[in-house]
Amino acid sequence: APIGVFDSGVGGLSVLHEIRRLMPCENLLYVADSGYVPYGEKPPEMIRERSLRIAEFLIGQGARALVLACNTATAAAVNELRSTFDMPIIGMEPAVKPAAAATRNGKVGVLATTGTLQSAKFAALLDRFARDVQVLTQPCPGLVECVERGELQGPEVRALLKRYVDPLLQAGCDTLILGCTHYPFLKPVLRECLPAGVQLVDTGEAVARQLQARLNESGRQASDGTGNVRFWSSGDPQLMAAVLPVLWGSAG
Ligand code: DGN
Repeated sequence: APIGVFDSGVGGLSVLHEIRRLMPCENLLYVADSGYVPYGEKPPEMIRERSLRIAEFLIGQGARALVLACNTATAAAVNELRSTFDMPIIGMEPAVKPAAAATRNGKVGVLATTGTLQSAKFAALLDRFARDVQVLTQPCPGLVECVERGELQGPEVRALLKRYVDPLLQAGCDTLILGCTHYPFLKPVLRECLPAGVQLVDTGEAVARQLQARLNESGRQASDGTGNVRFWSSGDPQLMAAVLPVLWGSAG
């Protein structure tokens, strides 16, 4: 049986890459909720409703585990999904703990959506892991939309990244957390905007490892996988078809 993965759009493909790398034989199902992207500024109730519907769809397609490859959806909906469905359900969260361990000067910046940064889950995460470091947060409207269009470089992307990152750098952050699954696709341009020595931390690889561990401990390891991947989008299928080769095909 496959693993179901979803995001508000195509950003979760950055997580799908990590899952594929770690577990190449698993069959994977991916839903991009691109008809409703971005989730970043939407009410949590709506995100919960979308997440429940997509989870039901993926389970209907045979999924034996779910990955919410979206920080915003995890903050809004992971508790409800876990109390509704009896299977391993893995969510994303900004990598505050690894960043707190990695910073040398105690100043960490978090790039994420407004929804993630305003969530109770994020507040709890800071409370738990960031007591000894200073954390500055930066919502980044517009970046998700660029990635959704398959626009990973160019003047607009660079200008947006600079606008969001410069205040964090001016405040002295030496470690930046990519707290949205769309952002790893922008890493090449982002690195060009950063002085040497500033570290980037994201969560995709840790989530893939956590998924593997949960499958092992629940006795749900793959037995029948052939490494096949199927994609669905609630948005414009032509746009998905145009963007998939950029975000998945080339590196996948
Ligand atoms: N990719 C999502 C995340 O990780 O938060 C949300 C992007 C969005 O829809 N704004």
